[in-house]
Amino acid sequence: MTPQSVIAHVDMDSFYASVEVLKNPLLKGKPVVVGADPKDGKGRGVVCTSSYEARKYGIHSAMPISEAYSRCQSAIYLLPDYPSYQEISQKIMEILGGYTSHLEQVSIDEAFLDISWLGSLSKADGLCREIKEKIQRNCGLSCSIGVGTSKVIAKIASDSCKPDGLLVVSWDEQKDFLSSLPVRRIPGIGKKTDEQLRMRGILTIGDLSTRNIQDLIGWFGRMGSTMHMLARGIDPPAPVVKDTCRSVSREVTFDEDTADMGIIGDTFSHMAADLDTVLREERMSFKTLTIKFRYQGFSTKTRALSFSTPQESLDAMKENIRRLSGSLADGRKVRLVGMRISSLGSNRVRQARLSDFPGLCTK
Ligand code: TTP
Ligand code: MG
Repeated sequence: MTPQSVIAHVDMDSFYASVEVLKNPLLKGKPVVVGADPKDGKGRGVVCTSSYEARKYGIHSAMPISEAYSRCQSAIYLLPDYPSYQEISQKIMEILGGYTSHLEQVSIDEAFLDISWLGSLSKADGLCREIKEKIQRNCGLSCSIGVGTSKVIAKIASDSCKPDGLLVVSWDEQKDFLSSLPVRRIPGIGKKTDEQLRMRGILTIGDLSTRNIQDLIGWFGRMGSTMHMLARGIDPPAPVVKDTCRSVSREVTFDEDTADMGIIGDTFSHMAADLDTVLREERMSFKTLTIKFRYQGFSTKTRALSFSTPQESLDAMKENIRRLSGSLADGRKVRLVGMRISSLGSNRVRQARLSDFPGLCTK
């Protein structure tokens, strides 16, 4: 990596909830929660996201919807409207694509832009203001942008200036910027790794960056050296296996646990149709299809099928889906079913990709 690299990370603010406010401006300023139906506190499933007003009640993504409801009964609860989110996401990515030929979309609402053509980080502020204004003007939504000399710094910077922020971390400032932040701010370091680091007295990114790399490799294997690099603001080299952590998934939690294969089959058909819309609109293909069953009592099993050539639709997979789900149906009642497509490929020619963080997903 050279000091001349200028990378921006753009992430939309409370994306699904903001789109809902756009659809219904009366929701502006109110706590809005997008996710499963709360059913007066008896609902199952989780929160997809919430508006910043709802976050004041401690509501966040992946929280059980029943808990969200107990925290704020007066919030507006909405089911996700994926086609609208996809449509706006595409508009946003088209705007971003106008600023670089090196655009890497990493999820529905975030992307890295290599804007090294600027020649200097000091010029990023003006350009990113323009990007924010353009997205606001054309899509009616706010976003946060972080800029740095690497993807990891840009990503941490955009997280740090939410909502509606812009933070450019210069080459000279990056060490200070990173050092006091908790290790969990590094993309890919989750609760478990955080606990393991904590046990060893590593609490901040600064602690991690100054730790002996051999210790880290001893404890975490290859992941140890990746963490060490990220903690110093350096993106690891291009991954050996690309795309494996990119995936799109859908899950449905049943109102009542069921072993009825008719109901389960219909649910998979809906999920497949929904994912087909994503594939079509995002012009993506996949190579792996995974089916998930969570049984009563929360034990979970998955079955996956990989294809040697990229697949563009799930429409022709009905028999495969039936077979995979049949192999998981063991008579037990099922609480939740899910479907995931992964090893995604983009059919968009102009989306040259920056390398992914190996083994680390942003979302
Ligand atoms: P995020 O960018 O993580 O969250 P956000 O845009 O809602 O809020 P923030 O301002 O903090 O960026 O995710 C983008 C969308 O992805 C989010 O609006 C809903 C969806 N999502 C889920 O469905 N489940 C999840 O667990 C997460 C994290 C996101
Ligand atoms: Mg976001």
